[in-house]
Amino acid sequence: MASLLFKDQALLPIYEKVKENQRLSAADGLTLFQSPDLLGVGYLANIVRERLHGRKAFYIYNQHLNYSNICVNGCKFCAFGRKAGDEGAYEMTLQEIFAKVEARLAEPITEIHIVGGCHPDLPFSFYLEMLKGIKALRPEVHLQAFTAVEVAHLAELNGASVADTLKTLRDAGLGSLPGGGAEVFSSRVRQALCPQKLGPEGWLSVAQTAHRLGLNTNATMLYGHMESLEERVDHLLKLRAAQDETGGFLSFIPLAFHPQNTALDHLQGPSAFDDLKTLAVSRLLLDNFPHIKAFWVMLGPKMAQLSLCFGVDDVDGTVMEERITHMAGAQTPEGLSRSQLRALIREAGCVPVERDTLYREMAEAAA
Ligand code: V47
Repeated sequence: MASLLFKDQALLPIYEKVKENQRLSAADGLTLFQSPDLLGVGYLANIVRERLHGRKAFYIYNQHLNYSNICVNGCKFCAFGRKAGDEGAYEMTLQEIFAKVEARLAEPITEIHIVGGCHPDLPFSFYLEMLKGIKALRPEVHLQAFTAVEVAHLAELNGASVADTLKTLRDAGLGSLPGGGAEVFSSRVRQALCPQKLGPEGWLSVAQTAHRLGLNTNATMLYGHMESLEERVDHLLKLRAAQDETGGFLSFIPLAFHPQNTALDHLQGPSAFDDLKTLAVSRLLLDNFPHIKAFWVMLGPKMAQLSLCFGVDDVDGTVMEERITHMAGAQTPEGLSRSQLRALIREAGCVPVERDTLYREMAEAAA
């Protein structure tokens, strides 16, 4: 009997919809977020996960490159960004960036994930040279670079439209956009935490412009600070509506807020319960997103592993040298090896599948 599956009977009507593959409403989203029945919500998310991916769980052999933390935005939740000249501000030269890539040429890296701040002074040519130079060193690598916020900033530097700027970046080697910078679309939250930053309409417009040019992007939501559950649902449904129009989002990554070294260090950040619930509800509401990713750097490898039973089908990758989360106090390792990722996935009863950025499956990777 279905009612025995759920401690919280409010989940039953949602179960009926999930079974029938019907779209969930904003009210359903709120019911899921408010439910204390974490296992029930996870069970529902797992139905969708298995329908889409069976027991496959994806990972990628990637490298992160945070080229500079100098940023004009000054977001209160960020421990990474600095004003030029402040203690801890850094900017890599092109030579330093290329040296980081060269140092790992012997590894089978298929993606380099490049994110920085909105730097006030670096010229547009710097970004083009960065992409071209990395491609010259590693022609086969996929460059997933620049959040929608950075792209809007680059378009201003370039004195051209977002579409023309994306075309120029693509000609220089850009392969896709990472999902950062979306935060929470609520204007209440943005007014309090990041009033200077590119707003929701701008963020969605850059992502959709990329999609229309054939460039895929990811999407994120920063949760566990001051946003309400209604604001989370609204964020997810705005992404779902955008995906209905342009279809270019590959994966959604809920980002667990890390308060340390930020202006919000009096907050706790999300609980384990909230982490799993948010991943599961994302899987359920974002019915048109192929993948839900648990970014182990923020969640910790243990929580990322558990999340594979709560709707997640991707644990990101090997990473190495990520700065945004570590500057905000993350205690997670700098990187995980391919065999650590595969073991973590297998132990959760899933089948590890190495993928490239576009989720094409790689030939069986060495363990
Ligand atoms: O845009 C900033 C967030 C993002 C904090 O696309 C914070 O595959 C937690 O977007 N605590 C950058 N989060 C990281 C990002 C990302 C990561 C992994 C994979 C992908 C992908 C994208 O990190 C920022 C911001 O939303 N962030 N400060 C903090 N204190």
